[in-house]
Amino acid sequence: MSTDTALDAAPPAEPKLSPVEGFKAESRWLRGTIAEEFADPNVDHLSEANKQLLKFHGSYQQEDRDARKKRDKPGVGKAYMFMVRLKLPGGKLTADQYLAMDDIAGRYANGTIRFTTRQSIQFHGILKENMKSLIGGINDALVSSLGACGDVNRNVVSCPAPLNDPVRTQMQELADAIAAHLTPRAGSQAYHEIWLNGKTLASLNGAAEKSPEVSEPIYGKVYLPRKFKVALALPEDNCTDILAQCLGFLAIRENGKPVGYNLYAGGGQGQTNGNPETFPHLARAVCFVEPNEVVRASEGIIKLFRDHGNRANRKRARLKYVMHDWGVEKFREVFARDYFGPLQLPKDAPITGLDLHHGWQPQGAGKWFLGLSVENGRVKDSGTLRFRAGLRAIVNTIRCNVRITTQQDVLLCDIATADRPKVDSLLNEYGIPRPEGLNLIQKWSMACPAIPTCGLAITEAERALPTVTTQLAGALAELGLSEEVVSVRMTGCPNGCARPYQSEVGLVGRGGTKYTMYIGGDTFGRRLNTELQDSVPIEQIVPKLKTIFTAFKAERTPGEAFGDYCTRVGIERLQGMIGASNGKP
Ligand code: SRM
Ligand code: SF4
Repeated sequence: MSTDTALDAAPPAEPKLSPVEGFKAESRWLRGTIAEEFADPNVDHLSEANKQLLKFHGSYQQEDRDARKKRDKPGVGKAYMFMVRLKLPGGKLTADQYLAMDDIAGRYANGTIRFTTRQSIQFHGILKENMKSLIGGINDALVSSLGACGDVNRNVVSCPAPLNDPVRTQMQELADAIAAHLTPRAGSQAYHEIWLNGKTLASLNGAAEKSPEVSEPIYGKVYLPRKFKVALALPEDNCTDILAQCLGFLAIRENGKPVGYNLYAGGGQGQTNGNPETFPHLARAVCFVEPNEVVRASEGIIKLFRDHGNRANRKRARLKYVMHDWGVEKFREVFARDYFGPLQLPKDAPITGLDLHHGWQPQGAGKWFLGLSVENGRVKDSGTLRFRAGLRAIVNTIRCNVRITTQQDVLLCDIATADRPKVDSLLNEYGIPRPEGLNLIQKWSMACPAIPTCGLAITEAERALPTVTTQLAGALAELGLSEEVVSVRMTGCPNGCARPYQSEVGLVGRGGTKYTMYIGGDTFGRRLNTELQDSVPIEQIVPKLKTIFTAFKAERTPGEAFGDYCTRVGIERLQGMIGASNGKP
């Protein structure tokens, strides 16, 4: 190209903004016409703009996909319904709040409670006419759903173990502080107007409520380019999977006291089939911050994302792509120059463990907590396993506080020694298994909801994984490997809601009853796994894994974990064992 032509050429056109940017800009701080559409009995589903804006209020419009199968006749409409997700920093609920949520699940939702991978609660199957009562009910219990979804900071997760430990205590306080600081301000007024008839309650994580604002000082008019996720963890207990988060704070302890945090940025899981520009990415260590700098650093990183995230292509609109495309050096430079000030380098603090927090454990000051494994986070009553009724009975009788974990499990907290036998007998009465009685595969597994509620699911997950884990546990028992900890995570599409790209075995829905198999992550969440084989029929998953476990048993070095073995021998060798080449069947 000649110089003249280059000078004459028009400047490159600004990429066209995604339509969601327009919805946000015109929404009058997230109001849209949500109130009008919910009030209109002739509207059975929302306009596209309101559907997007509703997410900021903590809700998704969904469809009953089981009902879809029975609805082939012409003239029969979709069975629309709603999901509501709570914003629950650190996964904490008082006994009264838990009982209120249980009541709401029975009264206004489908009778189940779903513990999520971000230590929150989702209600499913809510009819349009019940939405105001449900959201009013959770706010009456001083809980909120504002900002649980949408292009804002989502639920801030932190280690839920209620130990009498200054580090974990500070992490929980910081989770609350970050959540409060990053709560939408003008958006909270819209939330009140729409769902609470303008009533102001003290529930919305503090700050926004104390000084209601007419604008968004942190987010601005168009909020963030996409969702944003924050976690706090400890090097010896990475139970919140910090490297999968947009922003992570890893506690640094000296003489038992918290002295600060290594700040990680740019993690995320979601990818899209056939789009190589999208991929899971582990967060990178950026700097070290003092405890009193954590909230300011969170604001700085979120503003960096606000200003530099991709607002044209929502598939590439996450902070992980800013980190990937810039590299950590440029990321540090821009963060320091424009958003934070001079940086201290991260301390040497490798991740060395991950605790599920199961079983009876002393929490200090003469109290106990009990961690229970909840299969795929679904709390329901089914046959002799009456999990929902049992949890309600225990919380009601003992008045114990509740914490939800990011592994979709629950901790019953602050239990006096004298109350332990009562809890044990209620577990028996309601058929709730103690973690010691469960196999390790189930305890270390997770699945996302997928069908029938998730509109993006292309396969089953929550309803399919139990069969796979039962078969796999059987296969491992035959090989004498029942005592091996192996994390298995399944999702109904590549979006990664159960963080399947960090587990030792990842099963990602491909369509019908087929899954892409991934292998070689680690139980502490430090490594991404690798695609083993695409489009594997579900019934072939366990036989293929059994072949690899057989080789693992014969060839492992002393104490070597399954994921480490898979990484050491390499993906081609593993593919050779199961007759797959280049990941194809
Ligand atoms: Fe997720 C979208 C469920 C944690 C990545 N996620 C969805 C939606 C809302 C589907 C939709 O957009 O229509 C799912 C609702 C299903 C249903 O019927 O309830 C859904 N995600 C979940 C939950 C309930 C899974 C679970 O088993 O617990 C988790 C709720 C967390 C919470 O309480 O806030 C959940 N989602 C995650 C995680 C894990 C995490 O945050 O630690 C991820 C991967 C981390 C990440 O963000 O990269 C995750 N969800 C996604 C994505 C992919 C985003 C991307 O960058 O491409 C989508 C799709 C989207 O946003 O367009 C998605
Ligand atoms: Fe839905 Fe996919 Fe997330 Fe599963 S991973 S809940 S199928 S979006």
